[in-house]
Amino acid sequence: MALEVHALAGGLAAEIRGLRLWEPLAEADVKWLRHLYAEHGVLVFRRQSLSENEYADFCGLFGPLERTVRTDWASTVRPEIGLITNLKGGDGKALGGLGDGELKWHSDQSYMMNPATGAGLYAVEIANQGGRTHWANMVSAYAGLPDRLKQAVEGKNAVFRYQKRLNLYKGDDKKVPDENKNRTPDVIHPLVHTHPLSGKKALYLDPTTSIGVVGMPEAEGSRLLDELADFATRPEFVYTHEWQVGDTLLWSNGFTMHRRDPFPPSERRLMKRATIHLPATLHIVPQTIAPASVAA
Ligand SMILES: O=C(O)CCC(=O)C(=O)O
Repeated sequence: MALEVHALAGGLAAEIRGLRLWEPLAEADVKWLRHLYAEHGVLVFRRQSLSENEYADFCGLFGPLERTVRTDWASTVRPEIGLITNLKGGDGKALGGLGDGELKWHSDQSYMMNPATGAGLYAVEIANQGGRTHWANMVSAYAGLPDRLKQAVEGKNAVFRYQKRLNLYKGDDKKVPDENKNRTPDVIHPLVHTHPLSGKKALYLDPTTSIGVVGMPEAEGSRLLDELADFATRPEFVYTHEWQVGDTLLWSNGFTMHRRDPFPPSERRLMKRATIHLPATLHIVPQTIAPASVAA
C-alpha cells in the first residue's frame, strides 16, 4: 500500500496511512517519519496491533526512551512503557496511573531539567464516552499572539514545580516512588523556544506545573501565564483526537500542550505510553537554564 499523509487541524497533526508499525520499517521510511514528526506536533497511525516490544522499538526510532519518575506506572514487560489506565489488578491495586479524571492542559516533563519531549500513546482499550485527547499548537499560538503578549514573553523564563502537578492528582497518583523524589527539583525554562528547522518560535507553557515568571511579582507572573495559556488553547489552535482501538499517536511536547477529557469510571480504558528524548536538531527541546535553587 502506498504511504499517505493527511494533514489534520491545519497541519498541527498528520495521519500517516500505509504503515504496519509491527514490521521492520525501511530506512527511507524511518527518515521520512522523523521529518514528518519534526514538521507536525502530532503523528497519528490508525489500526495498529503492537506488542510492547514492537511499540517501544518503534518509538525508539525517534530517540532514546526514558523511564520516567512514575516507575509505579511502568509495564512489567518493558519498563520504558507506562500504563495510563483506570484498570485495577485482581488485588484491587491500580495497574497504572491517571485514572478516569480530566487531565488539564500540560506539557509532559516540563518539571524536568532536560524534558524528554517526545511521547507516544497506543490505545489498547478505549472508553465509549469521553476520554478524548486534545493538543494545542504552541507554534501557531506564538505566531498569533498580540504584540503586547509577544513583548511580555520576550526573554522571560518560568519556574516549573512537579509538586503542583501532583496536587492535581487523586489517590496513589499523588505519590512519586521514594527512589525518584530527588529527580524533580524546581526548574527554569524559557517561555519561548525556536524550532531548529523552521526557525519559528513556540510558546512553552504548562499550567499544571508553572508557578511563576522569573523576575516578576507572583501575581503578575501568574496573570501572564494564565493569559498565555488561555490564548494558546483557543479552538483554532487545537486538534482533538477521537480514539479507536489500535491508534498510535506520537507528539512533541515542545510543539504542543495537551489535555484529556474525563470518562465514566465504569468504562475501561488502557493506553500504553512511551517517553522519548527527541533530538534538538529536529525538534523544539526546551533549554535548561538551571535548577531554580541555583538560578534564584
Ligand atoms: O490519557 C490520555 O489521553 C492522555 C494522557 C496524558 O496526558 C499523558 O500521558 O501525558
